[in-house]
Amino acid sequence: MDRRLKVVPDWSPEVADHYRQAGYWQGITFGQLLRERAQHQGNQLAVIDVNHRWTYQQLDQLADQLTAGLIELGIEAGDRVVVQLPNQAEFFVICFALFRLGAWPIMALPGHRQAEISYFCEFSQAKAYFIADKGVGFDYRALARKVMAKTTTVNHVIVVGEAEEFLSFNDLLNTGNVAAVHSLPEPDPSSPALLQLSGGTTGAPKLIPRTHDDYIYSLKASVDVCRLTSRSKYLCVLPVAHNFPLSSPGTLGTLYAGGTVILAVDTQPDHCWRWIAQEQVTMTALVPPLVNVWLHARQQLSWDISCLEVLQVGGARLSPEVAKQIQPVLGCKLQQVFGMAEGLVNYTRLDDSDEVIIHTQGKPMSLADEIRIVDDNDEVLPTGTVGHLQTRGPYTIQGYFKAPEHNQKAFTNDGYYRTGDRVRLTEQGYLVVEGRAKDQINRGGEKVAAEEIENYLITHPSVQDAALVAVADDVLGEASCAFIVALEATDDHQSIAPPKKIELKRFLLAQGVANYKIPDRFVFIKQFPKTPVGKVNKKQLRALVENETTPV
Ligand code: J2J
Repeated sequence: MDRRLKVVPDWSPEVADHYRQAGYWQGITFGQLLRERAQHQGNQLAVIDVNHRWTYQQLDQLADQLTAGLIELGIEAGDRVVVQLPNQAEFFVICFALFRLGAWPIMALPGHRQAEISYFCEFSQAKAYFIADKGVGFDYRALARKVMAKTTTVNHVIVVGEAEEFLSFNDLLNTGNVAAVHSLPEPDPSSPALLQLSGGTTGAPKLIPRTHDDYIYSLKASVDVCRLTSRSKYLCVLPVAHNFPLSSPGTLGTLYAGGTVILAVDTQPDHCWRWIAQEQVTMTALVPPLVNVWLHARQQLSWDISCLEVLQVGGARLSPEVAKQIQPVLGCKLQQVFGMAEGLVNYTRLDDSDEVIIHTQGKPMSLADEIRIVDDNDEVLPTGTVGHLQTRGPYTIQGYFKAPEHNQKAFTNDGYYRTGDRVRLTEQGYLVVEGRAKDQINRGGEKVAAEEIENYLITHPSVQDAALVAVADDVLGEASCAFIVALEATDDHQSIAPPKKIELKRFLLAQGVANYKIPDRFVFIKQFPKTPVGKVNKKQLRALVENETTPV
């Protein structure tokens, strides 16, 4: 059977055996990992946030208590649970409790709204939904009410904080029988630990099944390359559920190494630098737009951040001009990270030359990563030529969850993932990201699938057609621009007036679309330029905006 057609596509038995025998897959689960850390370094600080300072022992104990509570609710191995929390310590209690049960957290972002959350719930048939009461001026209970009004599957909303009519996280910690947790069967390490989110290129977001074996290996390989130890202190500035700060090596990698995770609730330098100075943070990770903010703040703020050894930057293109300033201005080493939630992660190495660190996006973190750069016909190109990046390996998925048709396009017959990135390989084996073939906007690290937003726009009564494209932006690197063909007032449509930009924005927000997906610009156009095969010519649309002298 074609493995791409499975609900959870997995590796062939031969390849899986090889990964096990070569020691990439260790056959342990996240639950066991935390237990082991709690036994050997129980008093070491594991997670710090504004309200908590938990040791490994405390985290382990709380995870057990929540597991017991979830058993009482009837959550079982293989169940899906949507988790949407800002950067707060309870996130790890929730994840490890679900890992221990063998239930699969879906890593929603705090910016997701009704459209995304309802989709995750319905598509995955989720049984429960974890939220915080409030975060950054937003009440997640109001969102949960809207989700619950529509869902056919979610039975429980569990709230960290003031629960109102929902279940309280704190109450749940004290309802179950903790002894029962110790006799739970251990989940199969080759089964999914979690579902990550794909940046997406299609109308519906895709879910990425990452197994205990593969994700723990990606942590181990990251920890080795980044040289994390139990003395490492990692400040999480980006949303904790995102794959980069979660696993490259991120928070889970830091816990793998036995270090300490510190959670920032704000990305601004005055908040983050206070943490860095107070907790003697050694490593953190940013997306390129934040690097600019941090560089500019250096002259105004005098926090001593000399303890910071490494600043990782990834998620979107970092310009060499900005890269060059990091060491002199912030006093720490830059590490470029080019990764993806589907798997493959590339790092520049800490002892690489400045030339490599500034001008490349690193090389694969594992010797078992297989990469190839191909032309439009999947033919391998000579080294140095720009082409499509394809990859497979011990921590790159073999297919998305429940997406057989899409998987046949997104993965090759021989199990390579088509990343959609256009890259070049240097003589030294490093990758340089040159562009993108996928129909996606990378808004400073936040990914927007063009088709998803186009699908919403064309349901507006006065929109005939819509095309979303990326345009250059000084702050974000890329911004999104929606080109709109309005419905002409014909005899049949006398009453239809061309829509206003603000109306289209409000329309999208009313559909419950996350804020970061709302187009930054709207341009009205009579008709779309077409390619010779009749598709919308997005290159030409982009050129229309980029050649404009006045802002649109
Ligand atoms: C250019 N484009 C980049 C980079 C990612 C570590 C780091 C990042 C992600 C991530 C991740 C880039 N320069 N340095 O999961 O573990 C673009 C590429 C890529 C897509 C993946 C990790 N780093 N990108 O960003 O799943 O287009 O993961 O395919 O969100 O981001 O996006 P995502």
